[in-house]
Amino acid sequence: MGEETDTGLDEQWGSGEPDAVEDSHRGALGDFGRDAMDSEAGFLDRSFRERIVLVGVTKDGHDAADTEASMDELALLVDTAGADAVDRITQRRSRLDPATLVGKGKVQEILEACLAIDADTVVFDDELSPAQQFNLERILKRTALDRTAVILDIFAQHATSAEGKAQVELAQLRYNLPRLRGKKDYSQQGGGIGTRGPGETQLEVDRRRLVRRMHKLERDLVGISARRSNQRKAQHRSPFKSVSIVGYTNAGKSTLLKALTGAEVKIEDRLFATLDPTTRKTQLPGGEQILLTDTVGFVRKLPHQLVEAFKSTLEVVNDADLIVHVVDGAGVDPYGQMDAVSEVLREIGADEVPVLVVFNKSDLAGPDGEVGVAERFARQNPGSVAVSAAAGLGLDELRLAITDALHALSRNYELFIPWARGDMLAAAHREGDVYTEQTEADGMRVRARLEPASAKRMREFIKFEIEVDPRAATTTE
Ligand SMILES: Nc1nc2c(ncn2[C@@H]2O[C@H](COP(=O)(O)OP(=O)(O)OP(=O)(O)O)[C@@H](O)[C@H]2O)c(=O)[nH]1
Ligand SMILES: [Mg+2]
Repeated sequence: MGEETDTGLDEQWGSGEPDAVEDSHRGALGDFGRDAMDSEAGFLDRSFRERIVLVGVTKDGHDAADTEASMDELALLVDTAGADAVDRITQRRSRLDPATLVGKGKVQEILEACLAIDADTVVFDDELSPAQQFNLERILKRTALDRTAVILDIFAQHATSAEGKAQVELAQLRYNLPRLRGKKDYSQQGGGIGTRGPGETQLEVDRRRLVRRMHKLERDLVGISARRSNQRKAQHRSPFKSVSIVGYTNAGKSTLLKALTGAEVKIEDRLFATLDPTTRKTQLPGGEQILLTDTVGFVRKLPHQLVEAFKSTLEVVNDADLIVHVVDGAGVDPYGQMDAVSEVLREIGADEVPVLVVFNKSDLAGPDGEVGVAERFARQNPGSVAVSAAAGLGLDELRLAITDALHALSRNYELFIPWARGDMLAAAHREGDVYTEQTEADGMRVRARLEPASAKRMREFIKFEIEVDPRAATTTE
């Protein structure tokens, strides 16, 4: 098995086939080498609730409390994936061991814990390199996974749309590719005679099969994305502005969409309940209609394979006029979650879109029992608002805040449009708010409030930007 992988394994651990203990191990990955093509199977066995040991490392510059918080979240992720975290082991290390992530003594301690509590799988909070995963499985004689694998597993379970499924499968395959390793019994493989080229090992055949599948999924997703982008272009031509709800998983994004639009969306007290975006139209206090979209939640250390695979879903966030960033104001670490969300927004290139922060769950007390904690966060972050999406508190204020934020995006201009460009005059009326029109010999002098996108398209006709609101200036005319 091991020869194709550069394991970086220390001599101390020996080499060769794992001994008999593995056969009694019930985890889905069996003899540690699950069929990487079979993404339906996921990473965890769900025919029973696997017993899991969690492992975390406290690195320099962090304290034990950070690790515990991250481990709490990992336990929640494991629970969401359908397994039980029965023990947790942590270690303080300034440098991660390249062969086994944690130190050698710690690996023994994990093994003993696994034997004592009959654990099926060990889940590490930090990303394991393929070599580390291989080494750890060999020593621990059971499946070793990382947080990424657990998150991928949850996504795989929750994906329902064709696009969501394709995106998750692609992310899983990208994760699996460097982790492919030879199988013990090649005869059970689907391939058979004729599928293997001259001098090709089964591993190479598997890898080729996997890469081919990845390319197919990539092509499919490009097709879906192109269709979606056409739809969005149609939306852009529509007079509706687009607002995207983003935030940490379980912050209450779907609840907020429901509260604001009445949409019947899935709301659950679990992580990653929403994978597919839902868009609904709603009316703002001034009568303006907007398109509001609820989308997939983010998490700390969101696997980059997933971010990459979900890029097309998240394009709606990139193209939004405004992001409503929902934060669980009564959660354990609102600022930490906000940072994690901002990081993902940067990663998908949506960091230029203006953001309105909403501290949700204002009906709940904080983790220390502090009443009104969401309101306190809102006061401390000027421009943000506190709401309770579930109890319907603060929603009018939020609607006003969205109206103001959108209004702040558009600017007032004076334009001169020659008669030959009747199309532009029509566009100014359709897309903007035209306040005055003055007929001149060669064209029309227009004062209008325009969105950034419209202003960009009409820039050759813009004479200057008007600092005062023309509504105020024109009332006496
Ligand atoms: N008490 C209280 N609970 C809330 C509030 N908003 C949402 N919740 C609860 O928080 C949980 C998560 O809500 P969702 O709306 O599914 O959260 P989400 O952000 O869409 O989560 P994902 O789609 O899984 O990322 C549910 O149990 C909701 O009932 C609120 O204002 N107050
Ligand atoms: Mg949701």
